[in-house]
Amino acid sequence: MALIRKRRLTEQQQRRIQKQQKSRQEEIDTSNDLEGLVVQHYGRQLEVQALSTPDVHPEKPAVSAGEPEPFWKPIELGSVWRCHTRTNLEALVTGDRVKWQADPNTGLGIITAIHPRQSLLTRPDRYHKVKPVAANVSLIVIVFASFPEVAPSLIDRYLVACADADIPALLVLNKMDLVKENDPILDIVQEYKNLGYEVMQTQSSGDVSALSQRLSGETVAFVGQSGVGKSSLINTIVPEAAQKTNIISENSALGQHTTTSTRLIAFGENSALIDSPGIREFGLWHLTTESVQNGFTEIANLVGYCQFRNCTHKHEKQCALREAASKGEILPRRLESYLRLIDEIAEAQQKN
Ligand SMILES: Nc1nc2c(ncn2[C@@H]2O[C@H](COP(=O)(O)OP(=O)(O)OP(=O)(O)O)[C@@H](O)[C@H]2O)c(=O)[nH]1
Ligand SMILES: [Mg+2]
Ligand SMILES: [Zn+2]
Repeated sequence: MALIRKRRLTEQQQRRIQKQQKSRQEEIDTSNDLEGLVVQHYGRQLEVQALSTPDVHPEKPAVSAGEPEPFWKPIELGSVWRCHTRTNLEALVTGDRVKWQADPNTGLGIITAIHPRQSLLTRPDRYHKVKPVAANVSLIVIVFASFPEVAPSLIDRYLVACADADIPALLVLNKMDLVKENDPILDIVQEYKNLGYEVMQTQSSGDVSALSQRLSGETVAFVGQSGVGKSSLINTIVPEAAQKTNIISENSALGQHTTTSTRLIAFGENSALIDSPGIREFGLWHLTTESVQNGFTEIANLVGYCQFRNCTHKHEKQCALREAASKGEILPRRLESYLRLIDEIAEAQQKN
């Protein structure tokens, strides 16, 4: 997932939304409202999973003998309904908690209200617009593998995105069956552990119970390059999920973006996994230098110790960052990633 960002609503905004919802609810009969969870969104069409059922279930119409059975979808806990939203409701995304009403005669529902969000992940699309991806995510799992080969700078970008969204990150090295003894990817794993990040190692077809346990109770977004095995891992953790997976063609080690829409899969009592398409391109235009620093704390700690206040950390003498890198106190490749991100932001800001 590209640069994800959590939008915090100001109290005033929240009050305004609540007020709007209240006045809207006064116009419509809310006595049949159910609780629901948006499990998938495509434009204004959504799929909602029932988290509650009516106190009094609607009655199935009686049919006289010989007449055909009319369509009837019972409102069952966990059942999934295609829904529309009331037009004046803001755009909803996967992970949103909603109030909704079901029509068993058509099998369709209508969303009447949205609960306040704990977090909202967004990413810039290629037209530099911010697109919402998922709501209420509490943990981001960054999946990587030795095939397709991982670019550590890509992991750094994901970590910046997580820090910016203020959501904890868990790194998962998948396809352990492809990892040889002394594989260089294990050094990368160790580097991130040394930086204080939580890392786990998995194989999609193997025992993933440690990962399942870690994810229990969380609403988890899986991110990472196409083909690293996000959908495969989800299928092993929740076999009923049946997420589509793809054989990576030999020609295109980058994979095919098999997963094309963001989908939420309920898991256990109180957990959910969100499979989001792999994203290869990253827009950074909406980030600030500060948010990049939040993803590079070991480097941010040194900023300010250079001889020149406006040090570019590229050629100046007595640059605290370069000195630390040459002494091995910070990783030269992390410094490189950091400087590249800072440059990208500066460039994007010049263009705007
Ligand atoms: N050897 C090995 N192959 C794996 C493992 N996990 C997944 N794969 C294979 O990697 C390929 C891609 O897996 P997917 O689960 O589709 O990858 P994805 O991350 O969901 O990809 P996108 O949906 O395109 O973002 C498939 O051929 C999987 O069978 C693993 O642990 N080991
Ligand atoms: Mg997938
Ligand atoms: Zn410097």
